[in-house]
Order: sequence, then C-alpha cells, then structure tokens
Amino acid sequence: MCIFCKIIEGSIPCQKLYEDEEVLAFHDVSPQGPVHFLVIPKRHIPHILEAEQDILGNLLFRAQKIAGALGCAEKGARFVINCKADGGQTVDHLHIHVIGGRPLSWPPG
Ligand code: DGP
Repeated sequence: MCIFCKIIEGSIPCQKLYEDEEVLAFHDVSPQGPVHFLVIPKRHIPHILEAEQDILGNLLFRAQKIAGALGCAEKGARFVINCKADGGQTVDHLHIHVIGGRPLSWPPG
C-alpha cells in the first residue's frame, strides 16, 4: 500500500484540512512555504495520466477553496501536479501541491 493510501486509511497520521467521500487534503510534511498542502483522491490513482475528468475537477476545485481559506486569495499560490520521473513525482498517488504565502520563482530547475 502506498504512503498516501496509509494516510487515507489512518495508519499514518496527517494534519487534515478537508475530507469528503472522494478527496482528502492535508499539510505537506516538508513544507516549501508558509502554505503547503496536498489534495489527493481517496481512490489510488498513481498519476495524473490515469485520472478521469470528474476527479480532476474535484481535486482542483478543492485546492482552490482551501487555498482561499488559508489566505492565498489576494497574492496567489502555486498549484502543481508532478508526474512520474521527469516531473519529479516521488509518491505514486496523484496529488496536487498548493504552495503559497511567499513569492516563488519560475521556471523550476
Ligand atoms: P511529489 O514529489 O510531487 O511526489 O511530492 C510528494 C510530497 O509528499 C512531498 O512534498 C512530501 C509529501 N509527503 C511524503 N510523505 C508524506 C507523509 O507521510 N505525510 C505528509 N503529510 N506528506 C508527505
């Protein structure tokens, strides 16, 4: 079982921000800014490449709502989905990163 599935089942703790039938959001264990949380599907979908339209919409909509609730509406934030090796994905369970609370540089290295 992957690490995010263990978080979903509760065997690994997380700082939960939001949960419904399909989606879980929690703070990243290694924050890259004052705000850094992850939004994941409860169903194990390894990469964005396998995800269907409805769940992608739900994840992104929830990321948007939580970012606003955490104070990112005025100055914005970075919404990122890493995919496989070239994308820098280290946990093979689809997740959206939302990083905010400070200015971020572009492009990534
Ligand atoms: P990525 O490189 O896109 O696959 O990012 C994976 C992220 O997951 C990384 O920012 C750290 C985070 N992460 C890994 N393990 C855990 C964990 O056990 N708990 C939490 N809250 N975050 C984790």
